[in-house]
Amino acid sequence: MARKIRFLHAADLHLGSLLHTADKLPAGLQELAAEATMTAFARICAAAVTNRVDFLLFAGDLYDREARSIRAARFLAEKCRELNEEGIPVYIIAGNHDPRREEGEFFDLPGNVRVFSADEAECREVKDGEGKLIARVVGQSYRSRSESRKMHESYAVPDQGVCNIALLHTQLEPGNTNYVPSSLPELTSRNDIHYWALGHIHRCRILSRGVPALAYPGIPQGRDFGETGPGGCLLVEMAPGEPPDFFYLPVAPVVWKRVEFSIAGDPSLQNLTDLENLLIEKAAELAATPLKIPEGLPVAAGGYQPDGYILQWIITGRGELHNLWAGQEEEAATELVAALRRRLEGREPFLWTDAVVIRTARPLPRIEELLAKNLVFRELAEVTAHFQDPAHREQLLANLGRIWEPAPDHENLAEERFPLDEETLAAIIDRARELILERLVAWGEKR
Ligand SMILES: [Mn+2]
Repeated sequence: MARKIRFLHAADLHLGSLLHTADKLPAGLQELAAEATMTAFARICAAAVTNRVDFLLFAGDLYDREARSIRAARFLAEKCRELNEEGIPVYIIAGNHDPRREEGEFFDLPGNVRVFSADEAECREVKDGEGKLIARVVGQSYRSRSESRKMHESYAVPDQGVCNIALLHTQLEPGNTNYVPSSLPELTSRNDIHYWALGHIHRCRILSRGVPALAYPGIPQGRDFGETGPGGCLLVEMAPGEPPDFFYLPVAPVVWKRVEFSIAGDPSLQNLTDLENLLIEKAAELAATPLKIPEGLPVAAGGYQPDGYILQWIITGRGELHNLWAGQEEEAATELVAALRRRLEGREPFLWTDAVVIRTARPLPRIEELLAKNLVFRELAEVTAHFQDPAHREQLLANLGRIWEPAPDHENLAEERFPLDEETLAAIIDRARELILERLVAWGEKR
């Protein structure tokens, strides 16, 4: 019986790419932000050593070619040399952001690093210190920014005596010809592969905990509010033919966080001073709360708490406060941003307010009464549920016009259109409902 192996599965480092904040960060945070992706990478390498892993996997987009950072390339080579001294092999496939370059790489990589070919699938044997076979890693790199080849179909292993691990950078959509068309049933039906180490989707998702297991580790360091959450990689322990044990290793120095705050139902909230004070309290609470780990996974040894948070505050709800700033929401938001930055300066972990978004509405004192009595109001209140119906949803999307891009491909955003994700759509419906309710009430009051 083969022994249990232990490895780290990471993906989508995007080494060298920058954090996309609304304004320039203060001087004290600029270096930390510029180094964030590299710090995350260094922490993964350090945790590989402290956890005595057998090997390290990077399932694509380790670099970000657009960033073209020579410094990041040198950093990678240096860290891999350190792992080489520890006897830890590193297996890398290239994804759509770092396809294999014909020009070659900036630096030599040490002998423990195996970058898979873009021409054909390769199967590499992993051996322990005594030269005993302990696992196999199979994989293939992207040749260009998009890949329509179903690479996994040519993945082959000689037997199932040791753990067979497959690296694949894919969107996991059968019809997606940009990022390797594939599907969950297609991959899980392979009984010769024990673990699918996926990359490309930036959120941690364990899609199968059985045999074969299948997982995305998510992005170790998010770069904008589309990449919220802790940021890290997976520590996996497994024996061939047995379901693996998963652990989450948080590494991101910077965590992006959206905080929603409702002004409804709080009579003590009289003006901007009151609101500011409540937001400061909420920020302190947030800083004292441990990171929420995805998928309810246990935390791996050697994990890191973030150095700080970049915050977006969303102020919602119906309340008197809305009447105070109605028509001046943008100015109120700007003032709140300035105040929160000033008052939260120097905290540890750092708490930097990137933006305040105000989505409040005026209070409707008679709303409960109206909802109870009036059929039109009741239907309006339920309008969100109405748009769950696919036919109504389709009509709504058509009515939204052409500036919105439903089901956006976040890798290739159309510059002249806005990406319309579920959250944005829900906010648009919400706002529309609020406006209709307000007008109806105003009209009723006039009569
Ligand atoms: Mn990708």
